[in-house]
Amino acid sequence: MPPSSIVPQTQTANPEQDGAASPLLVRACRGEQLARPPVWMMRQAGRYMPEYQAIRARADFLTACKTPDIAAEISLQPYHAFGMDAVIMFSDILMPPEAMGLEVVFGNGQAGSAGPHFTRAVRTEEDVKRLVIPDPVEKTGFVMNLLRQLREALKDSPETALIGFAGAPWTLAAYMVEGGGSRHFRHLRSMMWQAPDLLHSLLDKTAQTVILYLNAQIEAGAQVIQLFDTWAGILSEAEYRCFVLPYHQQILNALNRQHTPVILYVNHSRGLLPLMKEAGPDVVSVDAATTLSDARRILGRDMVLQGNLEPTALFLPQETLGPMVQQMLQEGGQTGYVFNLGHGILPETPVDTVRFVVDLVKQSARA
Ligand code: 1CP
Repeated sequence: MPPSSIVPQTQTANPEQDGAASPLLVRACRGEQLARPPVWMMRQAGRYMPEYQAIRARADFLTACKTPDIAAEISLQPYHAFGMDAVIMFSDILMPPEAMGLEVVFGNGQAGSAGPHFTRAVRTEEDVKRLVIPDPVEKTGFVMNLLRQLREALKDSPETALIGFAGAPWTLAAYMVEGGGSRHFRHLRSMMWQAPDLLHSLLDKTAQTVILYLNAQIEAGAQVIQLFDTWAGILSEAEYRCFVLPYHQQILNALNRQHTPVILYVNHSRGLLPLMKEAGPDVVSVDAATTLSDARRILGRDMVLQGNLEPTALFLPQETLGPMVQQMLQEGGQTGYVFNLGHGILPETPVDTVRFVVDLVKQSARA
């Protein structure tokens, strides 16, 4: 294949018309007829890239997130290296909880270091009361500055979408109540069973924070929003309906979505797909445990899908991986589909395989 397939494509039909043509990802999210699906990968900026490691050798994670010049450079790395159709801002879902008043600590990123955690967990009524609903510009202005800087950097690439994001209340509450990452979510489940009203007040405060935060991102130039509810998949349908769905609805109803589609992601979402649809997102992001055909059957032809290559498949040799990608392209189709992983890319992923997959998706364009 010509190396041009990894050069970011900047051509657009009529950039002058109503400002600029909509990015491919935005058009896919709206279900418009396309020659091929757009491609990007969750956690596409990160440790598997030597360029990222080079920056992280001189800046810790929080400094990188809070310094727009550094965060912009990292955000653009996968776009420059692989020609992704979208740039997702480099940040983390734990920024809003920090702005709500918690102290967050990120390890140094080396193997064996503790993952992100809070110096104090949120467990009592007092803890929840102490949290504030922050003004997103005042407390997380670095995120808005980053988005503005990225739009400026992408102004000659109107086909490329800029993605903003937030963690959803359940997943943020999981980190806040547990005090960090968790396998069993013992404290969170215990609060759900023993003090549901307290958990609801935490979820509601978090939802209000997320709404202000995402609307500020849209105003600062985010063209697509992804709402990550990674840990909502640990719940039963009844629990999800009580502790997750109302907050998705609250957020989706309050966002300025006229020009900005919203993608909803839940990990382990298999039995929960209809409830994800019920929240009313523009796109449902599917994990690797459900085939795209099954997801289409469950959600209907009209729902735009994103996903869902298993991240560990990126460690396969190309002759095994290629047919898997082709199968996904066939099931996803050219229209109403966004090519992505089923979850975030893993730190040891070979960069050549990422390039191989992106090229395959781009080559699938109908002549
Ligand atoms: O996608 C991108 O390239 C943008 C950057 C991004 C996003 C969207 C990062 C950078 N984090 C996230 C979201 C995020 N963060 C999620 C939701 C998506 C998912 O499920 O993958 C979650 C659950 C987190 C929490 C988090 N932050 C973890 C997981 C901890 C755990 O075990 O529960 C970790 C390791 C982080 C730190 C982090 N965030 C991002 C990066 C590149 C890193 C690693 C930092 C480093 O080591 O350099």
